Amino acid sequence: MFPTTPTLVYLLLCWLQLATSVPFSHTSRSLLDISISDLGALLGNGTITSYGLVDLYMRRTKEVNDDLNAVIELNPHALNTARQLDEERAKGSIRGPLHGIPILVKDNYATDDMPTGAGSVCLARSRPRRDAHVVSRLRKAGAIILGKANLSEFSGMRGSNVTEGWSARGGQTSGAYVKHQSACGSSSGSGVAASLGLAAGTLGTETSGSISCPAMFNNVVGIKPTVGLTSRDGVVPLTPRQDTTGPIAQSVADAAAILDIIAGKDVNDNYTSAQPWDAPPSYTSALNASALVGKRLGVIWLDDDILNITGGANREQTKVVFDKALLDLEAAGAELVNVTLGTRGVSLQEAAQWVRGNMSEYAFPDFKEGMSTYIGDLLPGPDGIANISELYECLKSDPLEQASTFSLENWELALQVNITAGSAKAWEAYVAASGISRNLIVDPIVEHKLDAIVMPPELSWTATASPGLPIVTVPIGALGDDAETVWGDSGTLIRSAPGLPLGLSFTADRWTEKELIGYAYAYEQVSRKRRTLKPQIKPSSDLDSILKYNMLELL
Ligand SMILES: *[C@@H]1O[C@H](CO)[C@@H](O)[C@H](O)[C@H]1NC(C)=O
Ligand SMILES: *[C@@H]1O[C@H](CO)[C@@H](O)[C@H](O)[C@H]1NC(C)=O
Ligand SMILES: *[C@@H]1O[C@H](CO)[C@@H](O)[C@H](O)[C@H]1NC(C)=O
Ligand SMILES: *[C@@H]1O[C@H](CO)[C@@H](O)[C@H](O)[C@H]1NC(C)=O
Ligand SMILES: *[C@@H]1O[C@H](CO)[C@@H](O)[C@H](O)[C@H]1NC(C)=O
Ligand SMILES: *[C@@H]1O[C@H](CO)[C@@H](O)[C@H](O)[C@H]1NC(C)=O
Ligand SMILES: *[C@@H]1O[C@H](CO)[C@@H](O)[C@H](O)[C@H]1NC(C)=O
Ligand SMILES: *[C@@H]1O[C@H](CO)[C@@H](O)[C@H](O)[C@H]1NC(C)=O
Ligand SMILES: *[C@@H]1O[C@H](CO)[C@@H](O)[C@H](O)[C@H]1NC(C)=O
Ligand SMILES: CC(=O)N[C@H]1CO[C@H](CO)[C@@H](O)[C@@H]1O
Repeated sequence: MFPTTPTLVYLLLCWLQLATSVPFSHTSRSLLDISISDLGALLGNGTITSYGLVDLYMRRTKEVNDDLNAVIELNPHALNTARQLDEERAKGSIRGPLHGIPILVKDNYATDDMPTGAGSVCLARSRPRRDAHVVSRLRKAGAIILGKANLSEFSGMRGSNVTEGWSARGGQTSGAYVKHQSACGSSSGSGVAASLGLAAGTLGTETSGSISCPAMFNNVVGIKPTVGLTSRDGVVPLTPRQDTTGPIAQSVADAAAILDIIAGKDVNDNYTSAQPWDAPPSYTSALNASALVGKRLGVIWLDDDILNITGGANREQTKVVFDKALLDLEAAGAELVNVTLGTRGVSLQEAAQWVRGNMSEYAFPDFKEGMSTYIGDLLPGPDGIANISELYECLKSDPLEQASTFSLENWELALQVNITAGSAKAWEAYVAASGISRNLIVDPIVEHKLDAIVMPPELSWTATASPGLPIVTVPIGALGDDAETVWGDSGTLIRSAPGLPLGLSFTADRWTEKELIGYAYAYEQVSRKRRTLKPQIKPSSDLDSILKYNMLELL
């Protein structure tokens, strides 16, 4: 329809304003750091359209994906959906803060309009019956599912020599800050895509580190929700005792805006019935720059790299950056207390070994049963996967799955287990692992009357995994020039090097996301580290291209 005269005058004025001055006086012009709420404002006053935004994110993805393999697949329906949401907006109907906002989801989230493979070409041959619950929540809230992000195949549940961020469906993901950089895993593509503005935000999943680690390696914010805060229905499972779905985004505010939509109960995931409320609190309402004032934070730093993320390298160089983050926490008003993990008299090495040992007792039967149930729920089809044995046979024999290069021993272990997920043995192992890990975090909180604990992300994900505790991870800067370059076991990806991003994790007991988000936000406002790191690979198409496009199209 041709615009009416007053609209034309208004548009002309806008165009003049755009052409002659700074169009967004207080808003970033770049998708590398614009917030979801500022995108909402630009959509709201017609400076951009969702259609233009989807098209732009797709162009950006195509510019960098050959190098980084962050995205497995772009949604062929996304432009149409954007047009519909633009029309809704034009009629004055706005569903909420995510109306018309493009979001990328990890390939283990079922989508009814795109294949879902958890990175596997075999699994992707079957279609899910419906969207994962949290994906349908996003769509209802007006978000556009832009596509599928790459990941470690089956979220790492494949074999010990499979490199992190590799999947048969998406290839090898890498990070953008250091050449040959690991993007960590398993939500590798979500981390890279969030960092480079290939979508306004992303969803990852975490079983043990899979949101927190890629958040750190890619200089972005990750929220690992308490297990049970967000539904896992329709998500390719690993173990329901630990799996959780959550956002990875450029800022705490963006991640909180996504969490607001996806958190809540779901009749198809009964872990969500453990939530201590009828409806979760508003997480965006926790974004208060004074949230750290007067709060007591426990600080955990280990001088040895017990988890050997970097083979013991660059501890001193990491500590310099970590200590600077502690100063910023104090500047934001926090009181810091040095604490140790609550190991109750055993060595941390031993505690970590017990957790790992017990975890493997229940994780394999959980995976076998969870995967069988997931497959049983898929739509039947001529090329579809009928059961877990058939999927395993396909993984072994399909050349695209590269079984001769990347082992399948986790699958083999899972298929050989003789105990059921519901057996007393699995339960005892879970009680042991979650008891030991919970003490690590909750003992010092109780003993020192803390509001939360901060620590390097690699420590947080192990300690919180089995008891299902939440983590919020934020960027704190990068390793300095004096750091050593350390390659991972495969010899193909760098795990530590000058310029590699580092992070800080906030954690506490279950259901404390609101508080943790407040603390992380207050820290972020003081430190503002994300913008100080420059990716070596980044797209060049940016918002200015869709401003012109919109104006030319309309005038
Ligand atoms: C549209 O919103 C943005 C962000 O709030 C603002 O910077 C810009 O000036 C607005 N443009 C118009 C034409 O109102
Ligand atoms: C929770 O749901 C699962 C699968 O839907 C079911 O097997 C299990 O019995 C349920 N547990 C409870 C306590 O309802
Ligand atoms: C922000 O936090 C401060 C300090 O805790 C508190 O006094 C203030 O009321 C909070 N502001 C809002 C809007 O909640
Ligand atoms: C970590 O790796 C380094 C180098 O390979 C090794 O010397 C050290 O013993 C390892 N530490 C632990 C706790 O495994
Ligand atoms: C906490 O430990 C660090 C060493 O890691 C030390 O430099 C600092 O002084 C300690 N702070 C307090 C308050 O004891
Ligand atoms: C499980 O944890 C217990 C301690 O609660 C420990 O004695 C046992 O060795 C652990 N099991 C494995 C397989 O590591
Ligand atoms: C799995 O499906 C295949 C193909 O339909 C069938 O031949 C096989 O018997 C099934 N195996 C099990 C364990 O159900
Ligand atoms: C991984 O393990 C498999 C099976 O043991 C082996 O064939 C393959 O060569 C290994 N790949 C790499 C990259 O080490
Ligand atoms: C399960 O039982 C079979 C047959 O008794 C045995 O061969 C296999 O090693 C057992 N698997 C495990 C993981 O114990
Ligand atoms: C959207 C996209 O670029 N997908 C690519 C992901 O990686 C695989 C393997 O490298 C390519 O085949 C896809 O085209």
